[in-house]
Amino acid sequence: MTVKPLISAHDLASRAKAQRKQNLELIYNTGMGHIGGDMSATDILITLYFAILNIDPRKPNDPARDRFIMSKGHCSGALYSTLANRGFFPVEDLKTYMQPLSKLNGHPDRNKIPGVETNTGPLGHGLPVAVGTAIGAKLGKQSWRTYVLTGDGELQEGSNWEAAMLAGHRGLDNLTVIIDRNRLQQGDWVEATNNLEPLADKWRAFGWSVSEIDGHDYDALLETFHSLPLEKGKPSCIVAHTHKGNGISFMQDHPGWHHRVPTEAELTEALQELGEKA
Ligand SMILES: Cc1ncc(C[n+]2csc(CCOP(=O)(O)OP(=O)(O)O)c2C)c(N)n1
Ligand SMILES: [Mg+2]
Repeated sequence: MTVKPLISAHDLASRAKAQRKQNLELIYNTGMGHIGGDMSATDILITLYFAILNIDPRKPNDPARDRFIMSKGHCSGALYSTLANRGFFPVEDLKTYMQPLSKLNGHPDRNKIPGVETNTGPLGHGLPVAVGTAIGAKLGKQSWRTYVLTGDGELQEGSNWEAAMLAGHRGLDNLTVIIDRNRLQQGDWVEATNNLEPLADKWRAFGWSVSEIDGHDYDALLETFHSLPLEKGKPSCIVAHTHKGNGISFMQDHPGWHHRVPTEAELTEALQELGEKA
């Protein structure tokens, strides 16, 4: 597949800065959301949607499109901002986030939002669905790829490992899992609740090829996505080392900011840190 980046690494970074601000205001205005995980996933989402995925917002159901599944569905604020900015629905609609009768529910719904491939929110279901779509593409001899973004705490769900085992067994080199490795779960460190390490070796043992990168480094993200599959005949796992609350000093790496909502003063401080201009 030929990938044609729409914008450079520098442009991706300034787009991400603007989107982080938009995402913060979204959560402040609605009084709900998962800001920490939104901020850790933003650079990965921006890179995929603006430089990597073979998608057309005007044809969200094009059979030839790449499939992206946001398995960490609680971070809907980051997904909706990305989809709106990429043109899947009007940016204006973001104002309805989690309001009564809005299509923009706390957890993404594929029947309501163009560009959402499957419903997520209950953790541990994105990868099993992604394995299914990747098998479907292989059976149909289709060249489109499947990408799935999981949380690291989410990997404590056993369903992921059953899916990982099947993907390895089937040699799904059209499938990529990106792990948002921010080391935090809901309210505590992942390692304190149920240790995942040695994480990369676990995936290798299940038959995957693994790359570990800085999930906030656009050059690393672009280079790794462009080199997929990491190994022919194997599914690819990208362990993206990230920071929950990335970009905002008082939120970063702080368990309390899993789903805290900023006060007006905190919002002002966060927006200032992100810079007046995009
Ligand atoms: C099956 C299931 N159990 C519990 C939850 C509640 N929950 C929402 S987010 C979360 C923590 C997820 O941590 P992680 O996957 O690391 O996400 P991130 O750090 O990226 O926000 C939990 C336990 C859920 N959504 N689904
Ligand atoms: Mg996490």
